[in-house]
Amino acid sequence: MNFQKISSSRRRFIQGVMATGALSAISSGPLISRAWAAETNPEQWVQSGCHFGAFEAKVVNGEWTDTRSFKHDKFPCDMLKAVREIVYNPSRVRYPMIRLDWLLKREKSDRSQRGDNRFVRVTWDQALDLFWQELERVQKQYGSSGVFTGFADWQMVGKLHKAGGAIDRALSMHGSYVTTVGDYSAAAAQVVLPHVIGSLEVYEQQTSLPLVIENTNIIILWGCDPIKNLQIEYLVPDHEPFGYWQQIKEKVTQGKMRVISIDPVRSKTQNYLGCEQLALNPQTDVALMLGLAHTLYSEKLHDEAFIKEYSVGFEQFLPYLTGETDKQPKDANWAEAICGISAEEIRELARQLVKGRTQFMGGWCVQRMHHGEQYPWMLVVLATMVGQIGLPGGGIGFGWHYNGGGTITSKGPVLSGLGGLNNPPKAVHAANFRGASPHIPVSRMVDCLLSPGKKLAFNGETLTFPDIKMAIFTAANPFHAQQDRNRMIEAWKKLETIIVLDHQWTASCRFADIVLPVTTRYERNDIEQFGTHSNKGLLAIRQVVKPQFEARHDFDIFTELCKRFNQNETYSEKQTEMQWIRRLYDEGRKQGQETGITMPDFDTFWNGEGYIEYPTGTPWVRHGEFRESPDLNPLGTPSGLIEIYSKTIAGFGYQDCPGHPVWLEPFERSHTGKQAESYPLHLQSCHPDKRLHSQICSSDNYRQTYAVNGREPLYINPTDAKVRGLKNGDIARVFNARGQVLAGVVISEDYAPGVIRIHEGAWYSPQEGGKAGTLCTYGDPNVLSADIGTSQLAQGPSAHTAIVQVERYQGVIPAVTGFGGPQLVQ
Ligand code: PGD
Ligand code: PGD
Ligand code: 6MO
Repeated sequence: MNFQKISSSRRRFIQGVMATGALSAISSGPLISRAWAAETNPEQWVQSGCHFGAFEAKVVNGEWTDTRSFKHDKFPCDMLKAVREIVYNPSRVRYPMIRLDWLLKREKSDRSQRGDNRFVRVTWDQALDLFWQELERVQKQYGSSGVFTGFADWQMVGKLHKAGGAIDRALSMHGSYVTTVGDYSAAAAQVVLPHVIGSLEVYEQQTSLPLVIENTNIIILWGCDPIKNLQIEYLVPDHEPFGYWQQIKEKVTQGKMRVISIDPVRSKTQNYLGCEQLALNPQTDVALMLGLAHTLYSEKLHDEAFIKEYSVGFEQFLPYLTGETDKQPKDANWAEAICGISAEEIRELARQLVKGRTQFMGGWCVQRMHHGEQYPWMLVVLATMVGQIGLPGGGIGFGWHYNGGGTITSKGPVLSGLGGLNNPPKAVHAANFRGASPHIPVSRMVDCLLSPGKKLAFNGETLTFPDIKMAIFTAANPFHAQQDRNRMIEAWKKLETIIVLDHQWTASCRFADIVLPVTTRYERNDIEQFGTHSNKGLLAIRQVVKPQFEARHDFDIFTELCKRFNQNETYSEKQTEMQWIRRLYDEGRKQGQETGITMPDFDTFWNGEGYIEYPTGTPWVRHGEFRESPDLNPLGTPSGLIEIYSKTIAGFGYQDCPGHPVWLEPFERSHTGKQAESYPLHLQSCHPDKRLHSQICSSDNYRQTYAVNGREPLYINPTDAKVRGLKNGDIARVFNARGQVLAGVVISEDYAPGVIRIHEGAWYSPQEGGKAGTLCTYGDPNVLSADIGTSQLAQGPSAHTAIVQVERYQGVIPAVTGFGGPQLVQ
């Protein structure tokens, strides 16, 4: 994922893939057909790839009929069973469509009709003319601050066909526009960690897993579920980490390594490893960490020499830890009352941390909460006190569950992709933000729409919200990603025009005015890395089937848009798809030659196996260079050292994020014994095991493999289910003051009492489309989450600060409304 503009992710799964029909023809016979072009051969296997892995598609007379895994992927992922359906499903966007009332009245349309899903089919020319006319109108009438482009984070893989690259390249020749900073994934960590440890950390490569296997005594999985989350990657996963995790499992089974999962839920990783768990109360991690830190300090177990040489600010933090400043020592007894782990267990864990080599692996969910900045900061402080940062198999990392973290990075070249133009022409409209900010923190979008002109504190800056009139979303589904759906529905009414480019008819399409049908990954040719962090090799990604219906590539859509202001040739550089791919390959090949990596010429690569494996790199230790020589390899912090206390952050004067990590109560929390009457349950909306966010939710057959009574599963502890009279398979109503959803009950001992889960990405399916407060018939958890920034520092999303109540649904059960495309109006 692209953190642009501030500085610019077992047994059972293998069996699962092997077991069922969709991926039946596992690796036998010649895997890659030489004659790959879909139209030349009545029956063939075509190599492709996606966020779920590389695979081969069986194509018979131009139709994709079967899927099998890639021979170089030893741990193929179950979700590959869903990819064929992405091309063929009733929710596919087929034609350019315009919302009925918008077609009649344009910017003066009745915006309260948005979401009623009534659309008119138009031609591409009509749709693009209207897109272009709207851009012109808004730029002229409102300037650059009137146009907003969403976050193309989870565009399909491919160096050329990048939805984000395509839109930026085109629109920047037309004018300037409001963009976003940070992302939904790790916004709080991304802002605080550069102040504390000098880099984003979240998207960085981790210490090589072979070094962990060799050296580590205890792995602390802090809210981290690699076995679930490593199934997908930002580029094409090679799934290599699963081999290493298998070795970790063996060591755990043999008693040669301990893995402790600190998590209110028995995660997939915990179940896979059979490891230990500390089931703390949700949202109380910082209190637990402080209790651990206090024990280390009071029992003189902390590494004083490391703290002194490699960090600054321990002395400012200490009075808070000991309670000198607020008369409250943050000792294990204090922590127990908040986090629910006994003081004795806290003390014992602290002692264990310094007994041998300890590797902290931090996940991101805990920072997607109110005051989410405190968790990564305090985890760095704890690891600093343990003193093993920069040692093989010790210290801290926040990317073990993401993009193949901990694989060994190869020596291969990293290919570029479609980006901005080298010498862009003067834009049609000069930048004019009218005193407002050109960017907003991504999850503050609804605040911005509701309060244009309002000032917002953000990481030491004061932003002024622009007055946005037109929003363009490509490769993004804000009606999944954004919190507090009902508030959002009101905010959307502020927009005069909304354009969405997608291949699935998501709720974001339903709430748009112009919807443009985009090709899927499987209808394009491209090249992509095999392995994101590992960059193990290079993969030819071949067109499996021809573009369906009237879908067009993002690239071609924007070429056509540019034609309307005579910049299409500049945009496309007069290069066809295959010429572009060849060019990107050749650039990589040249890069390889300079570093001694030999790659075949493009034709040999493309017409041959379509796969190159690079020479492997050497095992590496995160923060190793810093530990070796902090003077020569300082961190990117102002002091060059770990900042336990940050003068910079202290200088911002934020009450909700002071100069060192502190325990702060979130705006709402379960397990406090107080508010419990109305909404006693903590709602987790973690990342799904069977989807990538909202992607593949519309693969109807695959969805039925996990849906319960046609609804998104709601996981709940047996005790919580019993008191509510809930049985497996029941349909429950989950609600709070913000909204209400239906979900299908799954009773599971994996969930601690008081903790429930509905996975993010469940398609928003309103009973009455467009009406705020209406029941979601499928189970979108963002109907229930709150839209409140983490703090003034990062203004990240607080999706996991949410409490709810659950009851058996009593009424007539409504049909699920969210799938199946638009209602066509003639
Ligand atoms: P996706 O479902 O991946 O989610 O939010 P995001 O909006 O990125 O949406 C991508 C959309 O792009 C899909 O509709 C897909 O069909 C479309 N698409 C894919 N490829 C292409 C392409 O090549 N071209 C075009 N034009 N379209 C394409 C993700 C965001 O959700 C993230 S990253 C996180 S971490 C957040 N997590 C949570 C959470 O933990 N809990 C809650 N409650 N909410 C969250 N929201 C956030
Ligand atoms: P989650 O699975 O949401 O993943 O990575 P992230 O680390 O955010 O949460 C991880 C763990 O945090 C869960 O086991 C959960 O129980 C635990 N947790 C929740 N609340 C608490 C708490 O209060 N304290 C503690 N200690 N633990 C808690 C997300 C990452 O995953 C991102 S951002 C993206 S974009 C990718 N998305 C997907 C995806 O959609 N689907 C899959 N299969 N894999 C992904 N990988 C990536
Ligand atoms: Mo994310």
